[in-house]
Formats: sequence, C-alpha cells, structure tokens
Amino acid sequence: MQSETLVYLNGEFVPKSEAKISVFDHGLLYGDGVFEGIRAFGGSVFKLKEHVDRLYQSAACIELEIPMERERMVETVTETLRKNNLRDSYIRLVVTRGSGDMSVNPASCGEGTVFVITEPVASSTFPKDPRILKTVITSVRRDPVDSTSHEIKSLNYLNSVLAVLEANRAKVDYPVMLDHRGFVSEGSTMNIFLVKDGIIITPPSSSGILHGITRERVIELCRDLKNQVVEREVTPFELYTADEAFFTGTLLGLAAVGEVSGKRIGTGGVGPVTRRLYDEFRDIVSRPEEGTPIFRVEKIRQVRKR
Ligand code: PXG
Repeated sequence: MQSETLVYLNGEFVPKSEAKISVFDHGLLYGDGVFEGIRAFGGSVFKLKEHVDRLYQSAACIELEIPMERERMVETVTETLRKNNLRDSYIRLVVTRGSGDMSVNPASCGEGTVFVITEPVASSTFPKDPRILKTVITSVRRDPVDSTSHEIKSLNYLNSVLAVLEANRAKVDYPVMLDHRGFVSEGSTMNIFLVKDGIIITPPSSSGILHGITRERVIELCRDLKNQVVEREVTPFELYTADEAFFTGTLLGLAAVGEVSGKRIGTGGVGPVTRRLYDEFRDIVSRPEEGTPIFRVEKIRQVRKR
C-alpha cells in the first residue's frame, strides 16, 4: 500500500510531500498560469476532454505554450489517477508560466510548469440531496470581459477570494457577484441559474462568467427535458423574485440558492426544477459516455483474459 498520493510534476510522479515548485515560478509570483478543477466518478473522468480544451483555450489567451499535446494531457490525467489507483477523485490540473526573473514580463520564463494533483473523494456520486446555500450579493464585482476576464480560468482568483471574504463576513455560505454594469454574473466558483414561471434563465458571456462545463451540460439537460432555457442578462431584482435559483459547478454539481442578501428565494428550500435537474445530473456524471475512462487498458486486458 502506497502511503502518499503521487503528484505528476513536469514529467515525473513524485510523492505529495516532495511535489514542490520554485519560488521564482511566475504562477506564484504573479498568478501567471491557468488551471482546471475536474472530478472523476466511479472510474470515469467527467468531461475530461472539455476541461483539457478549456485549459488550452485559457493558455492561448495568455500566450502560454503548454509543453505537451492535448491528447498527452488527457493521458497524463488518467495516468496520474491510475498511479494512485483512484476511481473517485478531485483533480487539479495546473500549468504555470514557469520560473523567471523578478519581473512581470514573462519573456524570461523558460518552459511552463505542469502538475496534476489527484485527491481521493469518498463517494462515487453526489449526495442524495443538493446543498442549499445562503448567499449575499457582494460589493466586489466580476472583472469586465475586456479586463482580466473570468472567461480565462487563470491562477488569478483574487476577485473570487474577495467575494468569499465578504460572504464570510456576512455569515452566509457563498457570494453572488454582479458584472461591472450591475447585472448578475456568477458565484466565486459556480455559475448561476434562476427559474421564473417555468423558464430557466442564466447570465450570458457578456456578464463576465466563466464558461462552466457543468453549466453547459445542464443547459443541454434542460433542453433534453423540454424545459425552456434562455441565456440573457439578469437583474438583481429578477434573482430576488425568482421561483427558484441554483448554482452549477464541478465541486457540487448543482446547489440550490436558499437566500440572497436576506431575501428568501421561493420556499427557501430545493424547488421542483432544481430537484429534477440535480437528480438527473447526479446520474449523468458517472456515465462512461460523459467522460474518459481511467482504467480502459486494464479493463480490456481483463476482458481478454477471461
Ligand atoms: N465560475 C467560476 C469563476 C469558476 O471558477 C465555475 C464557474 C464552474 O465551472 P465548471 O466548469 O466547474 O462547471 C468555476 C469552476 C476549486 C474549484 O477548487 C473551482 C472551480 C471548479 C472546481 C474546483 O476552487 N471553479
């Protein structure tokens, strides 16, 4: 039994306690890098290819060349999981600018630093019931799309950190952030949806959101279930007066919004639309066709042996 999980770091697998990078890495010095948070459920990495695509898109936007091909990156994630014998996991995939001078200018940096952390997660699916979150609309706004856009999943999460601090101070579970114009944008690490008169509404790209992979899959799910879903700007009033609201994201799947800035949303519990979508999504995440298998090679070998 290996005692410590292994971390992939620049081409090697090293024990967690030895997985270290330089203090001169610009990922640390300037938040200059990109990342993905991914989950594996029951031996399948949910939407791994989509996460890897988003990683390369984020990298392209900051002109960071990832020193390996996309296919190899997909392989590296599944290989790290296999090394750790993990079927259910939280995965953190990070590429930084690498080590360089003490200057914001990335020109002095060599090759990017790539690492993959895989941590065990107890359950192979989400809990039976969704979380219900009390929230507050924070004074901290999402950065505009022509600024340090959140469409880039970069290592700069201070904007989200400031919002979380404000939520902590307000003694609620989670922040809701507005865009620079005052329209509802998203949470610190989750996209937001609301339900009004049977229509499901979610803020569009122009509201400075990250293009969430869960968001995308839930939109598709709404359409499959013949629920009308619209991407359009949402005012705080519309959120306060919604019949239901929920967040989407890798860590929780869907989470109900119970309250926003002291105002109860619907019954303050889990509304029927949120419940239905949560139940369906909970079933979707471990389907092999929704992701990339971790143990494909071994499974084929096992089948052949029989
Ligand atoms: N908005 C923001 C700003 C995010 O960071 C989402 C929306 C939801 O996107 P996905 O693709 O997950 O549906 C995110 C995702 C972490 C962590 O450890 C953060 C995210 C995902 C996983 C882990 O903080 N953010």
